[in-house]
Amino acid sequence: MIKFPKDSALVVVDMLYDFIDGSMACLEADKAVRNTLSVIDSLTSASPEGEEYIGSIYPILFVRDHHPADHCSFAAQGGPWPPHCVQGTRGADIHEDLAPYASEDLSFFKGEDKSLEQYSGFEGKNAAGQSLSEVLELLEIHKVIVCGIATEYCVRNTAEDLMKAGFEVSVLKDCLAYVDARGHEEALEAMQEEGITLI
Ligand code: VGL
Ligand code: ZN
Repeated sequence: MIKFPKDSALVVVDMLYDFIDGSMACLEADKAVRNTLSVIDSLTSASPEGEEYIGSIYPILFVRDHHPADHCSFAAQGGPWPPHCVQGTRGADIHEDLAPYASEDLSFFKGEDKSLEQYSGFEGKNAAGQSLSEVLELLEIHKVIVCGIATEYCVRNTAEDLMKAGFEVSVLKDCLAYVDARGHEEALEAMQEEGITLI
């Protein structure tokens, strides 16, 4: 079981159907979802003696790619990707096993501006317009544990931005899925060299 210090939060990046079984299905996505659930279960049961908690005692923040249908990252607009995570479609939904842990306050949307590629969840915004980084500060979080999809893109960019902002960042290496195995390995190495811990 992974033990988190008390000023920690878990950030789950883009565990959305299009990256799991949809238009951009990533390698090891099912495993990443299963392992993320086990980590969440271990957090949920890590409550102090005698006390009952509903849900995790650590905040769990969800990052969500959330594109308009004509987003610049799609091939039809000259971008590198097939259409994915289009607002209002199943592909943009959080995996059903994880969705019960996602609250509105702690769900951060990115990629909504059609002319902007936004791999990082750092500036993602919740329904109240607060950014992920703002909410982490409000919650007095200093240590962020990151998992999700895809290692080379949104996970890496989110982890790096958090580190640059002064958070202590760890990445759960068994809770990642990726576009390309080699790209995944290279991203892990690069993150480690930058001071991100792999656990
Ligand atoms: C992502 C490519 C395009 C990701 C999002 O979540 O890593 N990758 N949009
Ligand atoms: Zn995207």
